[in-house]
Amino acid sequence: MMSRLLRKLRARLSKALYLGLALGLVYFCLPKDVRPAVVRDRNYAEHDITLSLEEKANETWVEVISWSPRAFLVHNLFTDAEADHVVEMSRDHLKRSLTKGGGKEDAKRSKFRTSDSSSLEKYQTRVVAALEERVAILLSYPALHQESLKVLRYNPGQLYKPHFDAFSVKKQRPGDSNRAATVILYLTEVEEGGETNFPRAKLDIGYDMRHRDRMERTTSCDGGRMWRTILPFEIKLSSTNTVTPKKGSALVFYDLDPAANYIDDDSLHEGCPVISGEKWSGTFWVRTGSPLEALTTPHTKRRVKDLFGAKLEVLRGEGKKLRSFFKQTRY
Ligand SMILES: O=C(O)CCC(=O)C(=O)O
Repeated sequence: MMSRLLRKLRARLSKALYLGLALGLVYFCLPKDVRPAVVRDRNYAEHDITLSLEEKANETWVEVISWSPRAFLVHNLFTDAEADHVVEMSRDHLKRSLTKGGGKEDAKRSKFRTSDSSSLEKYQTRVVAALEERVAILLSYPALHQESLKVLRYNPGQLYKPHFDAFSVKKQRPGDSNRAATVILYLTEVEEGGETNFPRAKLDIGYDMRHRDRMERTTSCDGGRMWRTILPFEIKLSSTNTVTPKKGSALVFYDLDPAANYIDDDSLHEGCPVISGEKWSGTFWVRTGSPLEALTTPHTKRRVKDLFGAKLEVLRGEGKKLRSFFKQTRY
């Protein structure tokens, strides 16, 4: 009696096993784009399979570059016409880029950052205002927290060596704010070179460290796309240490840890040398505080104009003209 029951059970189990194997086989024989979407682990990159690359050509969508640092590429955030407008607004005002020397306030020319750059006024034109507001919505930081847009042009050989954008949190004084995030708008494509590289990026999926030992990484400007295998599936991560500029897309990354207590060591980044062609990009540095807070202390008050490049009434959002300007602006 007992042995008959066991035999039946075994027969059923092997049927289920064969069925499972057959379904698995059918699943893997289907072309990738018609397979049902499966969200494995916490791999947000898997969501990519909901739209094909052609379908995504004009959509705004987010590619996870890395979770350490928190870095994301927002595809199609702005149009070619908006990119060209920003380039044309800046072309005649370029000066050699500066960098802060050895922690001193005095900015100086250096071999460290060899691009030319120009700064646009906050809300300078309707397009600039729309970009500021779009970035504000994207990061959930009010536009007032952004330093004014810095536009950079790199010619062949020009670069920005590895650096951090945030400052030491310990050295912050009352009224001072730090750079919480950086948003790089790619205003042109580059013939060759000019990638943005994160030498220390870890290809973590969220904070899931289980697969850390299986991670591959590249550490130099010539690194390519990364692949990672989590048995039994091979999945393509959108992660890469080296981001290739694509006109209309924006690279967003966070310079501080999520609680804004310290600089994220992995946010180290560089602008790789342009090899051929020209690279134009625009940087928004997004601050933990707004300039209105900085106005309350004398030592930060004098820097407000430098950082935010705007008149006080603009910063305060005052004035009839400004209100009607915003009413007509589409974000
Ligand atoms: O141009 C790039 O790709 C990097 C720019 C950059 O490092 C910065 O603006 O902080």
